[in-house]
Amino acid sequence: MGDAASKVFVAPGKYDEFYDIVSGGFNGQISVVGLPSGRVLRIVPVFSAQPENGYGFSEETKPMLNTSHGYVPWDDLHHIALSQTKGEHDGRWAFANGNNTPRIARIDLTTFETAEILEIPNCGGNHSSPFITENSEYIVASSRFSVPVGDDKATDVPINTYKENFKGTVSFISVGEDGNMKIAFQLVTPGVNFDLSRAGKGPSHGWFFFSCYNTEQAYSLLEVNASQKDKDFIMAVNWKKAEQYIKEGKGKTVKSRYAHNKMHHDTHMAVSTMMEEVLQLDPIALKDIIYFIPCPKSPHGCDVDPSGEYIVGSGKLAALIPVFSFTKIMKAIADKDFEGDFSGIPVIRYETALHGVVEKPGLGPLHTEFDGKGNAYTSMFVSSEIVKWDLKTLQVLDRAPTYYSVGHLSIPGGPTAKPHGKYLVAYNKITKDRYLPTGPELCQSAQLYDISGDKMQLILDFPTIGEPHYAEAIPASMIKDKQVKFFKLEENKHPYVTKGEADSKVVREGNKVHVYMTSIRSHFSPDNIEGVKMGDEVYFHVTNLEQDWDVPHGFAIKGANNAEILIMPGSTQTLKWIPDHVGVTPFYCTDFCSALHQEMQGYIRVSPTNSTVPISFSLGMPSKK
Ligand code: K7E
Ligand code: CUA
Repeated sequence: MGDAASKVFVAPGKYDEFYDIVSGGFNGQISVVGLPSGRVLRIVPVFSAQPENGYGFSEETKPMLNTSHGYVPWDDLHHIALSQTKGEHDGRWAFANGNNTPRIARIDLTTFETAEILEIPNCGGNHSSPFITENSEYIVASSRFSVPVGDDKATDVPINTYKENFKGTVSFISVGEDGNMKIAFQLVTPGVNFDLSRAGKGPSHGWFFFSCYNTEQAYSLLEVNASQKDKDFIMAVNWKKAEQYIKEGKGKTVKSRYAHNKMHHDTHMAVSTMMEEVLQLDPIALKDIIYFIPCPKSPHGCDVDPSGEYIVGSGKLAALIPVFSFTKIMKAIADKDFEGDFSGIPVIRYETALHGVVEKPGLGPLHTEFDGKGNAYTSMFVSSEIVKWDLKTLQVLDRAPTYYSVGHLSIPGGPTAKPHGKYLVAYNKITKDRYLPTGPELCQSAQLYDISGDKMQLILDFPTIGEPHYAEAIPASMIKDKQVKFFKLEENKHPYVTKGEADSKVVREGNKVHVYMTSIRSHFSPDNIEGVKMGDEVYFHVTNLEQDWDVPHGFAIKGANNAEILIMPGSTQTLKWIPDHVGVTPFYCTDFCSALHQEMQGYIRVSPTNSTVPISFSLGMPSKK
């Protein structure tokens, strides 16, 4: 173990080698963890409101969580996709999915802030998402739950008409040069459950592969009824062909309401726009877009190796791991070597598409990652182990136990054409006896393995924040020097910005009171405010005047039933406060910003509704009224 300790020891003052961007599952956040130390560097709120910094609570960030259902401050975040150029990490953005209220988020890797959230319409639950193509042309969002789609008449149908009326959708979201996300087109598929997916790469660039389960099309007691068939499917999608059909005008514009939320960096404000339509393609009518490949049994993971030739299906209930060959799939399509069709979609013969199988790999295969040296690593949920196997010979090379019930695996760069290798992290579902117990809920955990040698070596256990699903790690050197240190005050275009103390003021507009406030070590301006009355809504627009790295100021006021806000240097954030009683209420800075941080405070006086106390504000005694 001494050997293991030295491998994960990052000496005080030294940096980790990788940033690991880890999904938080049902906490709706992302955590940023250093590898190999396992140290948590940051929690990035994505789909969940976060009191720590006011995300989802401040007036500027509330629109980020807007949806066609209104404000939804929580989601279930499963997968991370880092942006790529030519099949390799480029360090620009991380994408993440919201599984419950279907959404995709883009996180800017220079600020580690959520920059954009796009809702996905006509989707029952966005699990197979957000997987990315090799030049970040598209990320996908596909439905876990098929549902009836369309207008009220098309969707108000009996549940037992699943087969006729329920549809899956696969959305291709284009990513602009500036990161802007847009639903380019949506494929409407037969009703099944899509689980995971991966884009093709190299020779298979232009294709996307999805695992499908519940091809039984069950709509009740799925644990039994969706486990009837020996084989479900991998769905191969020719997205270049779909692009061509769109160009030829074969798409159909369909009314669909969904929110598109963007954080604007000049104003430091998010704007939510309600979108009204989406372009759909019917792959049954149009042909040549999608094909099914039989895959045993209830596949979960669907992973493409770094060369782009091999597609690995991990059937949760299968006793082997099938490895499909892209070359053979293309040949089968060219030869029309189909065994039939499923709801109008051609089904390629299993044997024709198969490169081979990994025999007796273990029980409950879920996910596969690659080290770029010709090896694959598959997680075995039921037998709690990682199995390393050779992509060419399909022979099992090594096994390592996990503690316990491993879900996703992550090798830095594992889903790219050039994995960085070196480490593998197992994200486990159950920890039982591994950590000090904490009541009924025990911690979730990750385990770090050194994979640089022939044998995997477990070198570290570390707890995670929330339930981890997928994670993607990137060399620290690719992003650490690109970090934004502060926002330039002169570029701040927030409508309520205050660029200097002299401009700070309090303005009444009807029953709305706008406080143009500044913060700098170690005071607010103004710090005494009078003339506010019961029935007023007070907006504290706080501009942090600091132009220095690592000097946020906080703002909190007693009784605020939202949160505090944490204002980054050079930016403006707004806390809305509705006074609920007459009297004098203190406010203060929540971030220990200087030796005189405890002095960074102020008072606001609230008078009765009928009071004649005029608005006044001041900094420094006596009051300047
Ligand atoms: Cu956790 Cu990727 Cu949602 Cu498998 S899925 S574990
Ligand atoms: Cu500002 Cu503490």
